[in-house]
Amino acid sequence: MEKIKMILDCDVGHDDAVALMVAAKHPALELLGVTAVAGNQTLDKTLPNTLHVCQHLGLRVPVYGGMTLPMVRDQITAGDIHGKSGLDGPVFEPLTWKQAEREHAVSYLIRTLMDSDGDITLVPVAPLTNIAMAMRLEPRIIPKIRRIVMMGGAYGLGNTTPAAEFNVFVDPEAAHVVFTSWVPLVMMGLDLTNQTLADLSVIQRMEALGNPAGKLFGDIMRFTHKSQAAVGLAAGPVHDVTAVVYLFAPEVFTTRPAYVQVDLSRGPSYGRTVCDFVGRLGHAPNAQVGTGVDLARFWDIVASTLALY
Ligand SMILES: [Ca+2]
Repeated sequence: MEKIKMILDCDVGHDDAVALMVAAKHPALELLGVTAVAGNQTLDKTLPNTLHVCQHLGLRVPVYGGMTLPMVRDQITAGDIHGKSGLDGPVFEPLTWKQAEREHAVSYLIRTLMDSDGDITLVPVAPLTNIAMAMRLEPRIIPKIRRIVMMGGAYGLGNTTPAAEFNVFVDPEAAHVVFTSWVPLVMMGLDLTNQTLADLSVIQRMEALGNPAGKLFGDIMRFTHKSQAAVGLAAGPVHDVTAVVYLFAPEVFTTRPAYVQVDLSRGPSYGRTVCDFVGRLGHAPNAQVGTGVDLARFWDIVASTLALY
């Protein structure tokens, strides 16, 4: 079977780290590169966090640093959930052999997509600044993108404001660029991802694998197990992992087509992903929106992938 070519765009980040572990190891995927962006923390933290995970697990995939600030709005981060470093919990050895590539993430995205046969899927699990900047800088990449499977948004409640989910709220203008690009898009929003709670039974299952990936999963998710209590969740969800698993196991999820519009007005709904499931606005759907997940199969996939380390 031909592997699914993908680029992971992330702001590592606890759930990002698990998404990276699955993306780098699942046999159905070919992880071409990893692009980092500011989000959960500033880029001077999310980029080293990405490199640490790669070095710790021996991942040779190239890593590129990207945008340090949102396109328009002022910067916000999520230190309350992810800690000062953006990946509090695990203790990593100092970075030695794993370094970021010199090329900027946006240049890398443009170069790689333009050189491709239109067979690369983008998997942004972070604010969409890198992807939107690449689309604005070189619009010819847009028809080259096979599709985008992203984590972000919500059709119900947000987690940063009552209306908005974090990744979209950090850079709503970038999300607008992506949703109006008409690239085939799958949106894994909070409505679905909040179901993927890594409770203690899940954590113990991964730790019982007895390998570095299982141990790292435990060190990571034991931290968010505590920090997520602040937002009223019983454990830490692995939001970003759903976008990666969807690529090769879409049958684990249910989705519905919708026309998704990002609210760019600076009121209480700034950054809300307004999802029109029934065509009230008269637009064709621009996204498949995740609504459900078979958790038993989902965790089986995560466990069997981490077991490969
Ligand atoms: Ca993320």
